[in-house]
Amino acid sequence: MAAKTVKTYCRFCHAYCPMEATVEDNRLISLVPDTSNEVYGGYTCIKGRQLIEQIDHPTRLQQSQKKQPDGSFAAIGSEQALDEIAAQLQAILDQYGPRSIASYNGTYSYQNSAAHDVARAFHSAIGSPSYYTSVTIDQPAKVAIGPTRMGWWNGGSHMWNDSDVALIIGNNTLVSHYSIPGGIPSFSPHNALREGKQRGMKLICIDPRVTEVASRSDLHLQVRPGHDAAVVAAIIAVIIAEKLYDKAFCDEHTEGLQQLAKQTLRYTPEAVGAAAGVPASQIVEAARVFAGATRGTAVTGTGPEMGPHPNLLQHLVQVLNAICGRHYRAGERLPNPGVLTPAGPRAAQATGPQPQWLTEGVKSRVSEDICETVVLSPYGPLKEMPTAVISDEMLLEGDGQIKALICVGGNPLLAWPDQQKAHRALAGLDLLVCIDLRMSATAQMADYILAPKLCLEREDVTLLTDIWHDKPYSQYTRTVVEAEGDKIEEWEFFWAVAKRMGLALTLPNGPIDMENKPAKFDLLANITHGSRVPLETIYNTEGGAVFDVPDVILEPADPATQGRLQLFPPGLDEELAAAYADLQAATDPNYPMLLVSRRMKNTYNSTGPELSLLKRKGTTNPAFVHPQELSARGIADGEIVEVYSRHGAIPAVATASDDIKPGAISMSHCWGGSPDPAAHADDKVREIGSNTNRLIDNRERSERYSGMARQSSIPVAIRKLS
Ligand SMILES: Nc1nc2c(c(=O)[nH]1)N[C@H]1C(S)=C(S)[C@@H](COP(=O)(O)OP(=O)(O)OC[C@H]3O[C@@H](n4cnc5c(=O)[nH]c(N)nc54)[C@H](O)[C@@H]3O)O[C@H]1N2
Ligand SMILES: Nc1nc2c(c(=O)[nH]1)N[C@H]1C(S)=C(S)[C@@H](COP(=O)(O)OP(=O)(O)OC[C@H]3O[C@@H](n4cnc5c(=O)[nH]c(N)nc54)[C@H](O)[C@@H]3O)O[C@H]1N2
Ligand code: SF4
Ligand SMILES: [Mo]
Repeated sequence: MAAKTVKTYCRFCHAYCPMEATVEDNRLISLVPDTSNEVYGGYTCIKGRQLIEQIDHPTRLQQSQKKQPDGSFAAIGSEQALDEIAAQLQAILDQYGPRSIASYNGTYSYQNSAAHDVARAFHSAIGSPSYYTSVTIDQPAKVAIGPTRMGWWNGGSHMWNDSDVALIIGNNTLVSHYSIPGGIPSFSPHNALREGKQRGMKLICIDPRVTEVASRSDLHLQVRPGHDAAVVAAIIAVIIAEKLYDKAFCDEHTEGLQQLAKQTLRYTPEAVGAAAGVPASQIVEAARVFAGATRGTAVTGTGPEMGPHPNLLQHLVQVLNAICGRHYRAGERLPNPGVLTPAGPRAAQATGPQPQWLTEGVKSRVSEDICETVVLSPYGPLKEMPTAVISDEMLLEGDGQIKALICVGGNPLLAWPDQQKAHRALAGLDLLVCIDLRMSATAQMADYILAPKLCLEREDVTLLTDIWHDKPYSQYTRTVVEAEGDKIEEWEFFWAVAKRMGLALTLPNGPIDMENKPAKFDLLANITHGSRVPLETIYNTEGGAVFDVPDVILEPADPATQGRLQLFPPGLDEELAAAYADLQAATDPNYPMLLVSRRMKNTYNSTGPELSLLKRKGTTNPAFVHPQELSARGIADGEIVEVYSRHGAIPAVATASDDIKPGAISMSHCWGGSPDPAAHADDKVREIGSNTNRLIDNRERSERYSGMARQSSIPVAIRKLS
């Protein structure tokens, strides 16, 4: 058959870069950037260029696997595996009740545009609240707790493309391709940054590392990790003292400003600067530059959200945007009202706080302070149980204990905080099923591993990123190559198991055909029913495109329904006091350094290290440390050291790096192997890296409401290993 070139998009990460694939006899012979795409301008990264190799990689599971009594694995047909799994789930359901069946939907569940909705439908059908995702160990303060406590603005915050300032706190989009709107766009981020700077945009970055973003910023506060809430409180205090805030917006749409002003007063730039290791003048300048501009948003990434006081930090960042009035107003046109999200008018008004969401949901069995989180989405509030304490839920005996876990495109043994506990929890399950392309560290513990189709082997639409773009952009991709052998999609698993259990699955817009497996397009059409642009139009458009959606001009607030943004919700005084106390807290001399997280270009969490181009960039997650810290300890660059905390110890390859603040250690997560001594993972640190979650006690200083563990800013020490 003659070779054919088709347009598609990469789903190695969530940037969804458009690509052109050439296929001959169902084999992918080339994959190149789609240079005709007006939004991405031909951008792709090294990971996307590995998709061809990934399809045929020797470590890819070509068939589903079943664990044998002797611990080895044997191939099993997927229909047979689904029969056995459905029967076991039914037995567990009958014996222990719905809550005992949990799913954990990791990063690759997000890349399949139908996976979450069908998984949620399965949970509804069996009545199980035990729906877990990686979001609740990622940034729950931002997507759930923050807006719940303050309320939110229905017109959205200023986006990058029409801003003259951005304040970026612990978010390195040039590597991660991740930001919420307002930060550097995830799509072709280098171009977006260049374009913003040409426009005269001012960039302020707060990060303990001179990151790719920090080095291109106008002002970089190279902070000691862990004091971001205090830094933002000080910025707010300066803005209020110098009357740089938007008084009219505050009067009309917020409450609690007086209390906020009073309670942030003691956060002087001097006091905060001394603790955070930056000059007071930089904090004042950050405040003046941010508030002095006319438009632009403060955004956070994972670094500070995983550090101390994430709920407080996120609240203060929202406050900063609110008091500076960085929201679209009545009469303004929304840059992107959404393509796949439901159509409808939008008003320039606030929805007030929803404090009942913090306490009303299903309670964690582990702590009274923690309960189901409510994640805000364009489709309304979505409930999720907090992954930060899932291991505890699995280990705690009694009614509601999790007995079966379905792990979709996630790698809990490497990703969940407190690796030893995660190991015990996974080992204690009656049934562990993974849908994973390879024998990941978690899959090696599973009873069944289902072999999935990879992204170019399936249809998808850019649902996840629909409102992250600053234009109404979308892309539908057909299947580029048919998967060979016996492979399934993530949603098909839930559908097939439900069918065997005699369940009827329903999506928010209608039932799923349980007789005949639905076509992916039909499922997606159901999921996106009522979208601004019909799915069919996107399906029939070749490649990604900006769609001609009618302008959405924000309507004036309706006095009958508008709420106020609560700047000083209950409990904030205690949180402010705790963050203030931290400013004075002495460093523990036994653990004088702070370990922070980072992303690396050549991997996506635990995905990628086996691929040849990526492997060439490194096979370990080095402990990046300032050279002066290494020489003070007589450690040579490249030497293996031990990094240890109050909770655990791991080996790491010490790597001298001028860009890290002295006193901090920067290491990537999701590396290494099982903590089981029999796995000898520590002996292979140069080949597989090591797992920072072994240094973390997930219940020590865990955050209220979400249970979020401290996964960054961990007090540690390093020593030579000889
Ligand atoms: N200490 C610390 N811990 C952290 C973090 C941190 O910064 N520090 N970060 C946290 C964050 S933000 C996140 S999101 C989580 C990540 O948590 P997880 O999502 O649990 O971890 P990943 O490594 O992304 O898991 C992805 C899995 O999907 C598999 N996979 C790859 N491609 C496909 C595919 O196409 N289909 C399927 N079905 N599977 C595929 C991979 O082999 C891998 O096993 O980790 C969290 N943990
Ligand atoms: N290449 C690649 N891309 C990825 C991923 C990957 O593993 N590899 N992972 C994906 C996932 S799951 C996510 S959630 C996103 C995350 O996207 P980002 O949030 O942009 O993640 P990082 O690149 O780790 O950037 C976090 C930054 O926070 C800084 N930081 C750490 N601690 C602190 C602190 O206490 N204060 C301040 N101010 N900064 C701090 C770190 O130095 C780092 O520069 O990236 C996604 N994209
Ligand atoms: S940034 Fe890289 S990995 Fe992410 S979608 Fe684009 S090419 Fe793929
Ligand atoms: Mo994440």
